[in-house]
Parts: sequence; structure tokens; C-alpha cells
Amino acid sequence: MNNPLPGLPLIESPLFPHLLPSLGFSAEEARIATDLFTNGFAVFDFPDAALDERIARIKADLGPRYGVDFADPAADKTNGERRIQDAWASHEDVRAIAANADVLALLGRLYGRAAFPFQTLNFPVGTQQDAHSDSVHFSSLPERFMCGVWLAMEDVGPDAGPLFYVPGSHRWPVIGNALIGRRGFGSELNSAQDPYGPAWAALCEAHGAAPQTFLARKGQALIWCANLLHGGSVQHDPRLTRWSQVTHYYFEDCIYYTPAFSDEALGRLQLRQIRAISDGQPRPNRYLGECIDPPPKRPSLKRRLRRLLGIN
Ligand SMILES: O=C(O)CCC(=O)C(=O)O
Ligand SMILES: [Fe+2]
Repeated sequence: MNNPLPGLPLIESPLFPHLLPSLGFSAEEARIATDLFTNGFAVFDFPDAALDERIARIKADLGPRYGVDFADPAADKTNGERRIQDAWASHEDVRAIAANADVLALLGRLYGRAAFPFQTLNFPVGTQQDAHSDSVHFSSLPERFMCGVWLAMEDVGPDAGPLFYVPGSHRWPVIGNALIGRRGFGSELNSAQDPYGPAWAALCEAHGAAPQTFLARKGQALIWCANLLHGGSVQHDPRLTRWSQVTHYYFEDCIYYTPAFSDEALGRLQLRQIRAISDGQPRPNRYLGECIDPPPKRPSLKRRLRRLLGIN
């Protein structure tokens, strides 16, 4: 395959339709790739024979940490803590789902660079979040080398606050500080999404875009592209649960940073220090093979002398 645009994920490249025949994809890979290219999301069955047991253990072990009585059918399940971030660090099943080798291989083929998971979120209910793109939190240079994989850990009905997405919105401009006329570097925000909400809403209105909900079956997963608008629908029945795991993935040989707190044109990037969940190794920020992280700070001469002399 000769790809003149390696700085774009294959499935986001305008050349994708021309490249597809030379990629050696299976019929299922080609379907997923074409869905991502066209709609910005793709649904697939999560490839893990032990998934049901993993899900049962995750619910049993994480459940008590949400502060909700899941055993009581009448209890409001939306009351407590609604998410646990990075449970992978202490829970093998969360880690195994995030690091699933078949999913990593699939993402690598779809994007044209090796994928690695870097963050997990475990939810017992929906988020009821407005439409947003994850790219204001996590982005890459070159851009779009990030995706989310959302896994249904139970069947999701319309009253449980299903995930929603705006098909095709991944092709709209990537909304960042430059586009909304805001300085980001050194700023503080309650939510990194706040400043961009009006722009996303305006784009949806201008396109007459209709969100679609994902009424998922347990064990189905959905990949969303970095710039796809998505969120959580209103939960009509607070007694319901909506167990899910979201894993966020980056790809090799990129700069990883937070656009909400960056001014790219000024070279002021809020860099992320990323560690891959799959192998526990750091992924330095790289641009075309070159590490751009500042060298680690050396301790002062005084401190080094004291250490040498064994004085603490
Ligand atoms: O599950 C949801 O309701 C949305 C989750 C989400 O937006 C995310 O994890 O990035
Ligand atoms: Fe999100």
C-alpha cells in the first residue's frame, strides 16, 4: 500500500475508498472501516470468550464503590458516584477488556498505526452528558489518532439513558480554542467541554443533525472517532442501571496533549505523560520519531551533593 497521507488515520483519510482494496481487510474489517469512514462510529461484537464472567466480576467488585444500592430495584441508581476512572490499575478484568489483543490489532489496522489503551472509565449508569467530542480532552498531533471504545455490559433500553452520537459529525471541523477565539494555555475550567458547547450545538443545528441512540445488546461495542459528537441521553427511569466501560486509545508516534488547555499556534501544548495500559510502558510524546518531551529536571547541585554524602 502506498499511502501519501500517513498523518491521517486510514479510516479518516479522504483517500480511504481508494486505499481500501489494497489494505487486505477481511469482510468484517472492511465493514467496520467503512462505517467509521462514513459515519464516524462502528458497532462490533466484543471479541472475548470470557466476557460474561469478566462483566459479572466487574459489577460485583466495583459496585460497592458507587454508593448505590443495586440490589434494590426501586433505588435511584443515578444518585451516587457515576464513574470510576482507571479501575484497570487495580482490576484485572477492566485491564483485560482495555488491552484486548484483537481490539488492539483491529484498531491498528483501521488507523495505520499501532494502538494502545491509556484510560478506562466504568459507569453503572449513563452520563446524561451533552453532545461533545472527546478531542478537547485528548488529542494528538497529527490529530485524530485517538478513539473511544464503548462496551455495553448489559442490554440498554431507551429509558436507561443510552449513548447517543451524531452520525457524520466526525467530518466537521475539530473544534478547539483557535476556532472559538479562546486562549487555553494556563486557563482553568470546571469542565474542559464547557467553552465548546455553543459551537457544537450551532454545528448540529446548522447541519439539521439528528442524534441516534445506541440501544446496545450486552457484549456489543462501539468505536467512536476522535471528533465524533456523542453523549449520554437523559435517563427517563432512574431505577435502571446502564453498566458500560469506555476505553480510550491513542496510537504510536504522536504528541498526546489536552487541547482545552493549549494554544497550538503558539507552541503552548498541555502535554500528557501517557502510559499504555497494555504493557505498562510510558509512551513519550513523539513527532515523526523524535521525542519532544522536555528532559527530566535534574536535582539541584546541593541536593545531589547531599545525596552523595548520604545526608537527607
Ligand atoms: O457513556 C456515555 O454516556 C458517554 C461517555 C463519554 O462520553 C466518554 O466516556 O467519553
Ligand atoms: Fe465522551
